[in-house]
Amino acid sequence: MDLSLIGAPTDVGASVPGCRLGPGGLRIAGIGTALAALGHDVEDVGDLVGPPNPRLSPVDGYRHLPEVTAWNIAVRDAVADALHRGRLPILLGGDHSLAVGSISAVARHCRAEGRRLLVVWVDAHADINTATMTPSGNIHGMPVACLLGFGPEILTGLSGQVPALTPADVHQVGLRRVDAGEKRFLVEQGLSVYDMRFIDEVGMREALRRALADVDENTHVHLSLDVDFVDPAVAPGVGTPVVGGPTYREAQLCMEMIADTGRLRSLDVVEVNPALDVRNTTSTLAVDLVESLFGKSTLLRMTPHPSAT
Ligand code: 4U7
Ligand code: MN
Ligand code: MN
Ligand code: MN
Repeated sequence: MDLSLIGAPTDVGASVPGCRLGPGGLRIAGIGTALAALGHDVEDVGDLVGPPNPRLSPVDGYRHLPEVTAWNIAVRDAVADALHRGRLPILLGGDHSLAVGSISAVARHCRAEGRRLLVVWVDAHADINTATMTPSGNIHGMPVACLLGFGPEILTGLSGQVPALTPADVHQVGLRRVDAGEKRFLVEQGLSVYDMRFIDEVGMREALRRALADVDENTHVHLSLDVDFVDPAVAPGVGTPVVGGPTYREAQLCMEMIADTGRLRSLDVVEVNPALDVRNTTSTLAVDLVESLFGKSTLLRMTPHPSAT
């Protein structure tokens, strides 16, 4: 595959600073060379530029909306450019608010090509807050709501159509800290949620089998990987850690099953916070997970997926 690494060094969507260092941490952990070693063509477009983090209080329920918007426009345009050139964009975040720009570009691309989009949202959090529900004002807790059409017009419209996504397009995996308003909203909107309790009860394998059940040859799978999905014992370098997450192996199985569909066409790796990390553990883990997504396996594949390219 032809892969494009896109750095977005910002934490304007969070209140704990440090994930602006994420692209550097991921590059130092060897994301580019690891993917090239798996046989892919890897282009690194470098880091996007945008406004600094002004560290202000929320205004009308949103912290740093103008700055978040500027970064998201840059991300949307860079992701759209990579897709337009036939490449698979890998967004190196940065905080998770950037998924609005990234997925808006993907949604527009899929609309133009008549493809079905399936977003797999892997996270400890649901990220479906709105200005009235949010306990923090942090926009990295709102990208799913924005993509579903609930949020400031400037963000909900980034794909050229509101909403960018419908609830049936989103499957969330790994949730274990969902705010009171979000719980109601998830039910109201009818999202598919495979939370930690469900994973405990049926296992990661069955959860992913169900999440990916309707992927076909016309499906574009987008993975939005918030590294706080993984248990903080394994991934300590995150701003919003939540205990009780998947083990290293469970997270890796999740990636391997997504890889096995052969339909992964875009990826966000977000919320890596090297300032809170220990010896770049979390970036190194993220690179391991990305390797699994792009074909690393212990044994030779006896039965490659027929649609794998
Ligand atoms: B992340 C939170 F209140 N829900 O909205 C909020 F718990 O992208 C956390 O998933 C959001 O890391 C976490 O501030 C955003 C909080
Ligand atoms: Mn998130
Ligand atoms: Mn495509
Ligand atoms: Mn999260």
